Amino acid sequence: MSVASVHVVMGQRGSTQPEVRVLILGLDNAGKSTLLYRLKHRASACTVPTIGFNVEMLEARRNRKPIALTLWDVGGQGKMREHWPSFHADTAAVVFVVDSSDRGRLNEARRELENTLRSEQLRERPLVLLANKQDVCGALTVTELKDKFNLRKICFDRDWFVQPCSASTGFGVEEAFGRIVQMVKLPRDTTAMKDNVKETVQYIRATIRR
Ligand code: G3D
Ligand code: MG
Repeated sequence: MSVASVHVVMGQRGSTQPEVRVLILGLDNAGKSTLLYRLKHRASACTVPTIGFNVEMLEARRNRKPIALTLWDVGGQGKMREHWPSFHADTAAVVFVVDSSDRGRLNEARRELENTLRSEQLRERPLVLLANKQDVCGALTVTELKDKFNLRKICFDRDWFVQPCSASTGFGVEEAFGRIVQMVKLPRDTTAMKDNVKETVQYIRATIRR
């Protein structure tokens, strides 16, 4: 399997701002890459199915202090899902994107979310569930999604939040990002992650080629 694109924007070397890894997961076609580029460029973007993963670093402020987030957008197609666990280590928050208009794939999305939350490496990591494609007529509401995914039960041991949004129009996207920034668990060693990004990219590239 080849890696479609890797855009790693490194932070300022030597800076002391905390850096955290955020994992963006969800079925293929949920809108993960559209969301990533909306956040990065504050604009709509044309996407192609992600084979492999995309990585972007975004800077934000939390309690008035700078914080850098490395956002990993991992391909959601069946074959790629078996590699999701390779991305779990050092994750500070999980963003799970759902196509709220695709009722036919909700059970599949719920199963993948449940599998993901079972990971020991993601224990107690906060979950932000994005109810994407709210611009589509008939999309499930936040309340419907909470019930359908049984979130109160499956997230009993972690912080969680459901944000309605549309990665295409931008509705709810800034709110989603703000929520992620507030909820991420800051690592104890705030400098290690920065040096890890390139090595992790190389490791995962090698893993998914195997
Ligand atoms: P993925 O990375 O999760 O696989 P993409 O999904 O970001 O590639 O998006 C898949 C398709 O859904 C794209 O359409 C994209 O434009 C569309 N999409 C993403 N977010 C939204 C949204 O909020 N609303 C609507 N209506 N569409 C959205 P194409 O047609 O290019 O396949
Ligand atoms: Mg994609």
